[in-house]
Parts: sequence; structure tokens; C-alpha cells
Amino acid sequence: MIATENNATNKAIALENKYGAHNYHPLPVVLQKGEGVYVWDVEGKKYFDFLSAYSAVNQGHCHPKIIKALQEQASKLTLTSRAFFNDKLGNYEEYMSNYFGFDKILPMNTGAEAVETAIKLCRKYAYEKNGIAEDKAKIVVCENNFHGRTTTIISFSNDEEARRNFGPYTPGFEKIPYNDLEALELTLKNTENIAGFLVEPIQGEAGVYVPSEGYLQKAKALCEKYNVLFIADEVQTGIARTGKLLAVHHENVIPDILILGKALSGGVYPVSAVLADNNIMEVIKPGQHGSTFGGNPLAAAVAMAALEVITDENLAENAENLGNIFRRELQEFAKSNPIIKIVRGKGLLNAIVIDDTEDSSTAWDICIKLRDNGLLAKPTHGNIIRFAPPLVMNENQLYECLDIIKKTIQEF
Ligand code: IF1
Repeated sequence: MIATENNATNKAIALENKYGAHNYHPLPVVLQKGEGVYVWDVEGKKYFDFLSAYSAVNQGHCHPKIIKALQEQASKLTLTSRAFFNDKLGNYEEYMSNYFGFDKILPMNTGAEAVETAIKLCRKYAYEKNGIAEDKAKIVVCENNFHGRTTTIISFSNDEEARRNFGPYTPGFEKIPYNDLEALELTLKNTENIAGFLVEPIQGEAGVYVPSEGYLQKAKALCEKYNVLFIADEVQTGIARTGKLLAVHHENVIPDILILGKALSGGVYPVSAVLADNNIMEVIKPGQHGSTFGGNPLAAAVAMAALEVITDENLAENAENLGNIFRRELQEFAKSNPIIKIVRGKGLLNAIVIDDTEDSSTAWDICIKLRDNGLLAKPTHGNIIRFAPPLVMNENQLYECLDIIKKTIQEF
């Protein structure tokens, strides 16, 4: 694509530039069709999608079963609001309760809304059941976290880009280093009014940081010891992405509060949820929390179909297998291509660290070349490239993608 050409790609980019807020810096490619692991741009070029909309299309683009559920429900009833009951929500809540093993679900729409819901739930539980003084609750979070972009959530971010000039900030959060049990124990022991510990089982945006073996299990044990709620944000790591249904399942950890989003709908519709047992969920009484679209029948129908696909197609197992091949192949390749400093991840949530400075354009330039070679990926912070294809990928396709990645890296 030559930048000066007045083609469909440049027209679409020019429109977004003129009429859209500049809150993103997308890779210059304009997509118009998606199917399984593939996407096509407006010039008709086909690509492997190695971002999966940040792990929202784990089931592959436009999965027929999920689209069918969307179409059928969309032609019957899309939204009632929670002012009335509807015939889908109860079934969905029962389905989710059994699927993930919690007494109850509070249905929301975006990941950030679910994180905010979990924060409110944790605080209310602390005041009404844990004897913490009103307005004094503190929630421990990790440095380099990413939990969304609302004012409260960016209040406890240390990413200046996500935070600067959005103050004043919401108080009540204590930051500790990720993957550091000593720091967690110290804070739980020495700081008063701790209500919960909010953590990503793998830090996605930070650059796919997989914590040490046992971290989640020991962190959960510390939370039990100090009577603090363990809140797992599985918006990005959940729904089979890391090779298990939930990333916490790698360590058999059951969180007190579970946060889901993204692939809960297969990328077809915004669906998120907070799950907890009765003793926690019952602190929310009628009129104390909600949202217009939370728990709508369309979301319910789509999410049940999306979860059936995860089970029917053994996507967790597939993610585990393909992820092992992916990391093994790239680690081998890195031995003779030192531009790749590190290869890390779990299941099909992986990343490579490029041997260049944070502010270098190498990672971006590699992604531009990957695009030219038919594979779409995007750098996360600076010199880290995240690789996260849909979980429906098969081995042949993975090897084809590995060839593209290796061939492209060798051009640098
Ligand atoms: C962007 C990445 C960022 C999340 C976790 C909650 C949310 C997210 C662990 C909020 C959302 C998205 C947001 C999107 C890019 C992407 C992302 F990590 F996935 F790559 F930014 F960090 N918890 N992550 O990852 O969910 O409200 O977006 O539905 O904002 O640029 P949301």
C-alpha cells in the first residue's frame, strides 16, 4: 500500500483521522472481513490475525455458532433493561454459575465496568461483613497493572500515558510489585483496612508477564490468612487463552471474586461479568448497582454460545498445545537471531521482547513488515510484540505463521 495512493485504505484512514478522536495509533491496515483466524483488508488482502482483538475473539472471527445465536436473539428481543425479567437472563446466570463454579454472577458489559463492579463489591463487603471503617477500605494492586481506563482504574495505574491529566484520582489503592509475595505479605501485615487484592494472573498489557510458579496460589493463601478478598482479573487471560479455562486454574486457585470480559462473547458483543459466592454477592441489594445493558438477553444468548464453542472445540487444550509449539520454535529461532531477547507467555498469550530500547521503532517496524507478509500483530509497551492468535488455529496454520514471523525477523 503506497501512502500517496488514493485507495480505499487511505480513504478510510483519512476519515478516521478527520472525524475520530485520536485516542489510538492503529497499524495502517483497514479491515473489512473476518473469519476464523483470518481477516481481510479493504484491498482484499488476507492476513492471519495474531492479536485477536486483544483476546476477545478467542473463538475466531464471526464464529458461525455465535453469529447464529446473535441473529436469532436479535430478531426476537435485544434489551428489556433490568426493570423487567426476561427469558434469557436466568438461564444464562445458571449456565455461568455452573460453568465457572460460583453461586452468582453480576452481568455487565465492558471489562472496565466489571472491574469497577468488583471494586465496589469488595469495598461493600469490607464495610458490611469485615468490620472495616466506612470509606477506609484499601485494595492492593500491582505495579504495571492494566484493568481498564475509567477514572478510578487509572487512579491506580502507574502508566503515565493512561493517567496524566485525568485527576483528581480515586484514593484507596496500595501498589506493590507484581510477582512479589514478600511485598504482598508485608502490606497485608502492616497496612490497616485492606479489603482485597486485585491482580491479573498474567500481566497482559505490561508485556505478558507470567508470574513465578506458585505465585497465585501463595498470594491466595496470604489473602485467606489476612482475611482479604482475592480478586482475579481474567478479562484478558480467561476463556481458555492461556491453555486452561482460567489462568488461575494452572495453580488450582479459586478467586473470591472473578472478573470476565472480552472472549466471554467471542468478540461478537460487549459482555462482561463478575462472579462470586453468595456471602459476597449478597451485599449488593436492589438499586445499589447496575447498568442499562447489563444482563441483556442478546448478551446472554451470545455468551452461552461463545462458551459452548470453548468446550465443544477443546480450545483450552488447543491453546496449550499450540502455545508450547510456538514458544519452543521461537526460543530455538532466537538462539541464532539475538534481536529476539525473550520469548514468554502461557498458552496462546505470548510476547517477544525485541533487543532494542523502549522508545525505538524496531517493534513497530517489525509489525509493519509482518503486515506486509500477511500477519497482523501490534507492539505493546515499546519493544514488546504480543502474539495472540484465535484459539481455533490449527497446527499447520501455526507453522505457516511461525514461518512468516521468522522470515520477517530475519529482515531486521
Ligand atoms: C485499550 C490489552 C490494554 C484488560 C484487563 C480489564 C480490561 C482490559 C486485564 C478492560 C482491557 C484492552 C483495552 C484496550 C486494549 C486492551 C489491552 F491488555 F488487552 F492489550 F489496553 F491493556 N482487564 N484490555 O486487558 O476491559 O473495558 O477494554 O473491555 O484500552 O486500549 P475493557
